[in-house]
Amino acid sequence: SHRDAIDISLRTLREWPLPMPTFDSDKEVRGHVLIVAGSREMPGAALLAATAALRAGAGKLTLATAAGTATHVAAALPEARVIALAETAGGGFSIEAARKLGELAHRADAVLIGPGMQDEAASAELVRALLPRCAGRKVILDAGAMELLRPPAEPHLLAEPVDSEHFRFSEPVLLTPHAGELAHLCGLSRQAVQAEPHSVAQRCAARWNAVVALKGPLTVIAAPDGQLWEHMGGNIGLAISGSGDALAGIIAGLAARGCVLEQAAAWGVALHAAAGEQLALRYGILGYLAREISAEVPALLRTLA
Ligand code: NPW
Ligand code: AMP
Ligand code: MG
Repeated sequence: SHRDAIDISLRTLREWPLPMPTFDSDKEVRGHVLIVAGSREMPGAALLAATAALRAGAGKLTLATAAGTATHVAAALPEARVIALAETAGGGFSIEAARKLGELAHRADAVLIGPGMQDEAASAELVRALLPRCAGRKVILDAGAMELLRPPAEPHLLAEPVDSEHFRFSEPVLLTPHAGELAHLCGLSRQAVQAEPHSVAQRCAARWNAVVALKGPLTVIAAPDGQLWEHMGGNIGLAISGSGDALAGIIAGLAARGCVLEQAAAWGVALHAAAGEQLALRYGILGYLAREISAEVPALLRTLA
C-alpha cells in the first residue's frame, strides 16, 4: 500500500457511481464502442474484448479485425458489427485501414485498440495515424497498440525512465500494461517496475500524458495529474491467457457508458477482480476461463452499481 494512493474498494466505488441510463433511454445513450483488435494468430483476443464491452453495458459495438478471420469472429459474436481490415505480411493491420477506422472512431464514444494485434511496427504506425482522428473520444490502448511508446533505441539502460524525445499524447488516453509490457515501454527491467509500481506508473503517466493502469496482483492506476489509485484483489486464476483482453473490453464498455477514463479503469479493475473471485467460488481458483470473466459482470453490476 502507498500513502498517496486511494484504495479501490466497494466503499470508494459507491462514492463514485457509474452513469446509469434512464428506463426510457435507447442504446445510443449507453454508448458506442469501437474495438480494433485481433489477428490471424489471436482472433480470440478480439472476441474476448468485444464480449466484455457488451457485458459491461455498452449499447453498440463495432469490431474491426483481421480480414482473414472476420467472418469467423462475426459468427462467434452475432451482436457485433464486424469490419474486415486488410492485413500486412506480418499479420498486422495495414496503414490503409487508418482512414476507414478514423470514420468509425468519429461515430464512437470509446475506442479500444490493441488486444491480440500482431506486427509491432504496423501497430505503432496505425495507432499513430489513428490517434488524431480519435479527438474527443475515450481511447484505451492495450497490448500491441502501446508499441508506439517503445523507445526507438532499445534496450537502453537508463536508471530513470526518461529520455528527451519521448512521445506525449495530445489528449490523455488510458494505457493498460502489465509489468512486463511497461518495462519494455519505459526501458526499465520488470523487477524495477515491480519494485516501485506506484512511482513508475506516476512518472509514466506524467511523461506520456496518459492514465496508466499498471496491472498485476496489485493494480496501480496513475493519472497524468499525479492522482493515484490502487487495487488488490482477484486471484491467481486471473493470470491466464486472455484475462487482460477481457479487462480492456470491460473498461471500454464503461467508458462508452460515460465514465471518464480514471473511473472506467477503477471500476473495470474492480469488476474484473470480483469476477475472478466469483469464478473461483464456482470452479476453483485455477481452471476457469478468460471467456467466463465477462459473463460475471452484469450480476456484479446489479449488486454494486
Ligand atoms: P518477452 O517476449 O517475454 O521478452 P506476453 P501477453 C513482455 C494477446 N493475447 N518480464 C513480453 O516480452 C494479447 O492481447 C491473445 C518481462 C512481451 O514483449 C497481446 O496482444 C489471446 N517482459 C498478446 O497476446 C490470449 C515480459 O510483454 C510483452 C514479461 C500478448 O499478450 C492471450 C507481451 O507479454 C493474450 O492475451 C515478464 N514477466 N511478461 C487470444 N486468445 O487471442 C511479458 N513481458 O506475456 O508475451 O503476452 O501480454 O499476455
Ligand atoms: P494480461 O497480462 O494483459 O492478460 O492481464 C492479466 C490480468 O489479470 C490483469 O488484469 C491482472 O491484474 C490480472 N492478474 C494477473 N495475475 C493476478 C493475480 N495473481 N491476482 C489477481 N489478478 C491478477
Ligand atoms: Mg494483455
